[in-house]
Amino acid sequence: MRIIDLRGKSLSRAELLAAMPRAAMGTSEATDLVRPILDDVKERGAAALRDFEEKFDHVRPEHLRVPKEAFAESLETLDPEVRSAIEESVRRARAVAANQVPKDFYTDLAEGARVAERWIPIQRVGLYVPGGKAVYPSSVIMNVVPAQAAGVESLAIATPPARDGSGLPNRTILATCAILGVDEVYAVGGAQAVAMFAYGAKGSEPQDGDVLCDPVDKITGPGNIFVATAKSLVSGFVGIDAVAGPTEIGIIADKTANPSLLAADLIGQAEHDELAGSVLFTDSTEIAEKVQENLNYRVPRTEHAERVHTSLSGTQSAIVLTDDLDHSIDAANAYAAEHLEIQTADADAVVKRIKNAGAIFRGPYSPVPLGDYMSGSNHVLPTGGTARFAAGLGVHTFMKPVEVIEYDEEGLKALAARINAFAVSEDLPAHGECVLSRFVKDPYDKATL
Ligand code: HSO
Ligand code: ZN
Repeated sequence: MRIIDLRGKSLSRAELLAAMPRAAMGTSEATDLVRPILDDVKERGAAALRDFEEKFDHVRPEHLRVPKEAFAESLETLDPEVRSAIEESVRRARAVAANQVPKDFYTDLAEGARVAERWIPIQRVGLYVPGGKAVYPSSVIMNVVPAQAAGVESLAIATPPARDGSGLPNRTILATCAILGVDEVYAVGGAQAVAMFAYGAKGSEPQDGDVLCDPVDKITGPGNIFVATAKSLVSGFVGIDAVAGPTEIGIIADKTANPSLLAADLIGQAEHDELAGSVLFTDSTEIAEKVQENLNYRVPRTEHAERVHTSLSGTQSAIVLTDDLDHSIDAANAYAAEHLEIQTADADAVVKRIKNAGAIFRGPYSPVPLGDYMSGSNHVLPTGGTARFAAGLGVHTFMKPVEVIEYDEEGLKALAARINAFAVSEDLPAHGECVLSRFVKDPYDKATL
């Protein structure tokens, strides 16, 4: 891994941000390819979806909506150990999500003057689940569980058909849907799936019915560049979660950390993608050297050695050398990691000082893969430094707060003159007249005011 040596340098905020290791991202050419796909699905519905599935996923699914029997079959053939893992993951995620549901509240400002806040679930959500080399049933759990806890009425999943010619999606994904109680699943991938969710799709074959898929209000879930581009293009028309970039891990370690575990954890996220970022922040040159030694031992021995090697030697990965722990914390806050591990003597003190991270993993027994699969926390987290302003997926993602204004006669009367004055000052006198009309016969007759 390359070294970024920040020792003895006092950098401005802009310089510190620029010094952080990160890969450049580009999405521009994809837009030209994706736009016609969106238009065609909008126009021709299921007929276009079948054509695109044939073109991009090399299979023309007879049933674009996965038939009910396929869920039960997938569950029956699921490896019992994997089933137990999925079930435990669901149990823990549900326990956390139940606690996450925001509470309604109100504020009384005066007699007869109340503003209430109601959290209302989004009605219909579409969840995209990638296929190809990254099939993650764990991500199905991370999206579905908070949506269900939020009280989303209607939830659909789209995921490409597997490459086995069956026209059905990956069986572990279908089994996970069965465990979660989701049965509206479409064997549709890519930008066409995003279009189907955004615009809905009319049927083209008798088995589709008149309407294959109803439009959704919000689309969540990760995907490749075409899915990400399609999501950005339809956003505004429907809601989307963040457009996710490659995964990343930051670790703050002092001299007390275990270099072998640090190396394991840096490799862990590097395994996802050649573009994944692994960044170690440390003030100990000894730790930095030992981590490099451990990487030299571990990387060639791990299953996806080549991918890990590419990721760790890329510009998006580095060991950042700092003056002291405070300096490591400042640098990690500038980096704003999707996942941030704290491996220091007093981890709690460091946790308190983190301002930017998608999720914080405290101490040697809270490694990132615990959160990826089973801690109960969510693994859909802000990437690419967006943790400076964005949060990970949670129950809140699937709800919206709506204020309810509850004033009575007395409450409004006390403000009438001042609202009128404000309205007149903005040259919107009819606004003021709405209020005055409730208390005077003729708001245009200045004499009666
Ligand atoms: N670390 C990934 C999520 C994941 N890991 C799924 C394994 N499966 C992004 O947070
Ligand atoms: Zn992971």
